[in-house]
Amino acid sequence: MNVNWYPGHMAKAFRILADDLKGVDIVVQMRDARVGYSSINPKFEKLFKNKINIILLSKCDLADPDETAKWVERLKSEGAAAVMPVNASDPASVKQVKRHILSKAAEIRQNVFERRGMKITVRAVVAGIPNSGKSTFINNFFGTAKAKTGNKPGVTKEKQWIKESPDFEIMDTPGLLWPDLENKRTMLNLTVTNAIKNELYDPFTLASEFLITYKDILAKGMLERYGVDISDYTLGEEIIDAVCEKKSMKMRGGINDTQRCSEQILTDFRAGKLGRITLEKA
Ligand SMILES: Nc1nc2c(ncn2[C@@H]2O[C@H](COP(=O)(O)OP(=O)(O)OP(=O)(O)O)[C@@H](O)[C@H]2O)c(=O)[nH]1
Ligand SMILES: [Mg+2]
Repeated sequence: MNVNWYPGHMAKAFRILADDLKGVDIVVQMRDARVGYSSINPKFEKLFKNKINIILLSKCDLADPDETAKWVERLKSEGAAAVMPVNASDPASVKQVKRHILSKAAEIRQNVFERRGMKITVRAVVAGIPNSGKSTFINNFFGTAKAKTGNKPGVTKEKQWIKESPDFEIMDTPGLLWPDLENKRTMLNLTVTNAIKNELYDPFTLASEFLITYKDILAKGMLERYGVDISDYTLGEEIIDAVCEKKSMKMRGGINDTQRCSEQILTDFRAGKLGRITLEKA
């Protein structure tokens, strides 16, 4: 798969982020709870080394809750200051995280005040891969739609600072991938979860690869949603044909409408209609 997943604005956004970090205390790393490994941006580790790192596992409403709990434990044991699952679309879920972030910010302010007698503005950055829910999180954090959101990668093109109070500011950033993204499985994971532009792929090829790679994890949802037992198939293309037959998804002349069916399966997965599914386990 030879596609351009690293658009020009990302390289620029990385440079801007690196520059802005000087005045930043807290980094909120937004990862996708369904793909805990693939949504780690390897460039972040060095970049955020000296910051207070809070890791949020977003879209937790779409992921298997037991698996998310394991991710939280694992990431905590690896040394993040805090790890929390979040449904960024749910104000109540964001409120819990907000409380935590603001209490960290208050701690930082207090420390600086005690050491230097200065009242500072604490700054936080929300960073992560495209479409992970950064802007949605920020909007629910403030209770207003200040940041533009959308169900496709690359909606936020430029950084945006938003002030909570004179004490605290938070910055929304464009979703960032990394230029040397070559692992085939990572590409698949990021495409089915919509972090990489889908226009770059043929839905039939993508859905076939997805179904066969994650056959075991998807079997229950596929049976419930489409009435097809996929456990004995060895080719994703055959699964799509079976769903077409079962659901009478046909084109003129009675030919299976595999394109429409593929798009439907991907849309259903993304909307949680195949169940709460974690693709990568901790
Ligand atoms: N189910 C679910 N949907 C979410 C969650 N967070 C965000 N979304 C949806 O995911 C899509 C992307 O959200 P954005 O907030 O625009 O994502 P972003 O990280 O800012 O994306 P870029 O600006 O492109 O990097 C939107 O359709 C949101 O409604 C979540 O926790 N659960
Ligand atoms: Mg955004």
